[in-house]
Amino acid sequence: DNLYTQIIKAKTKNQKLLAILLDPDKITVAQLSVLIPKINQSPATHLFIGGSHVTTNILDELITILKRDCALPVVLFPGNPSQISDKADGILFLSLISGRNPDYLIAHQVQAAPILKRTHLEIIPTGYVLIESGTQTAVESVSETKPLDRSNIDLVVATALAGEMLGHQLIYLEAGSGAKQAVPPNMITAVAQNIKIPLIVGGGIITLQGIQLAHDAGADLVVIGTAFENDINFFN
Ligand code: 1GP
Repeated sequence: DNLYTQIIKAKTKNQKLLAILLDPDKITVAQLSVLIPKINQSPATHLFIGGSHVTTNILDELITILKRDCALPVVLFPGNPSQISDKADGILFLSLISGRNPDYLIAHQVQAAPILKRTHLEIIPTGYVLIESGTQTAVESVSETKPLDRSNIDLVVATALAGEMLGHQLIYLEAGSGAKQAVPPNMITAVAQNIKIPLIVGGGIITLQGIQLAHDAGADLVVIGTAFENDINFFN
């Protein structure tokens, strides 16, 4: 099965998924020997690789080692078209549909498409929806877009629906890495009840209860970045 089929099958069986997000700017190849055993002991089902800034050139090397020493699928979660590596299994081909910046809606995708065409990566079109989270996050400043209001559930649902109708295969509700406030559970539920495609939720989730809460609210896959970055024993 390809990545997307596995996600759909998990959703059908109501098996919840969990991704650890590794930001290549924040980890070194040397740290992997410590991180990998922790990842292997964790309940994670996927590894996401990417970040808003990523300036390092170690993507290929990092992923090669992760693929060698971890059984988990490696999915690119790129902040821009430079973050593509053929060593990964797939890529969330993101369009920032909460924003009104054409660069992040379509221009980066046009730039990336011919590069992706030459890779074997499984491409998963993903409607990326940024939700206001208390403070300005990197996604907001880098993309120069405004997040959707936390209280405007109708607008978030309409945005997710439009993403689905445009053909996206996943919707990602993002509070932003290191967000003060995670995506509210009632918003997750409202979106999950309105779309048929799988729902990813991430940003500002820093406890195991937070993961459970997001899953229970209707997230099919929860993403943990900062919490694991700050404490490799997070999942113990
Ligand atoms: C960010 O959703 C991810 O894109 C994860 O966020 O770093 O806050 O866990 P955190």
